[in-house]
Amino acid sequence: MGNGQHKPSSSLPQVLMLGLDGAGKTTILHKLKEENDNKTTSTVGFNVETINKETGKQSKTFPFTLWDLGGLGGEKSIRHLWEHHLTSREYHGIIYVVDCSDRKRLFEAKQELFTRVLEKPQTKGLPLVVIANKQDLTDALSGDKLAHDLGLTRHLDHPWHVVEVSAKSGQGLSEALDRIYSLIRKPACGPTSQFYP
Ligand code: G3D
Ligand code: MG
Repeated sequence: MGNGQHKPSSSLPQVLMLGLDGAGKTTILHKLKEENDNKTTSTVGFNVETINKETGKQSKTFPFTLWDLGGLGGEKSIRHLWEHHLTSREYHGIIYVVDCSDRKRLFEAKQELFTRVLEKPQTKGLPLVVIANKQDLTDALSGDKLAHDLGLTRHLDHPWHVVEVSAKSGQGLSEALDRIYSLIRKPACGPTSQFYP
């Protein structure tokens, strides 16, 4: 996959961002790009950013590569490609974006998260951050309610965290990055991460 312009360094963790169409993935990527003043690289079908996040407490940079299947979106007809991408590249974390104002599609979001992502052998044990997006809208579901409704509060074989975000204003995005950073850096079990020693 790709046009050869982009060869991400394997020393950076690769984070794949998924979610239904309209969840806010591309908005998140654009917001992070504004805030980080990062170099954008395009590959066929992907929006890719190398995010250099300054972690406040330790003043350490937190570089990782964030992949949004941007050109493809999350439309139903192409969601089978999620599995293809999960197989074709090694990812170290998943960000799953949910539109918390769209209750009608919550069940669909849950189903796709489990059947196309979490139940696949390629994602076994991978850290998961769920972005409870569109918190600026008054009827948005809270992060706690989302965690419950998605079924994350049952035993889940993934370290996970839900973060309330408004991609529109950027609120919460920094926390979402902190969470994926922490989960990748310190896996709940197994050997210490190869990243950020
Ligand atoms: P996708 O990449 O996941 O398919 P987009 O989703 O990033 O294209 O966002 C879909 C729509 O949701 C866009 O509206 C975008 O502006 C809006 N959106 C994304 N995040 C937020 C948010 O936090 N709050 C609000 N209120 N809207 C958000 P349009 O109208 O451009 O289709
Ligand atoms: Mg998009």
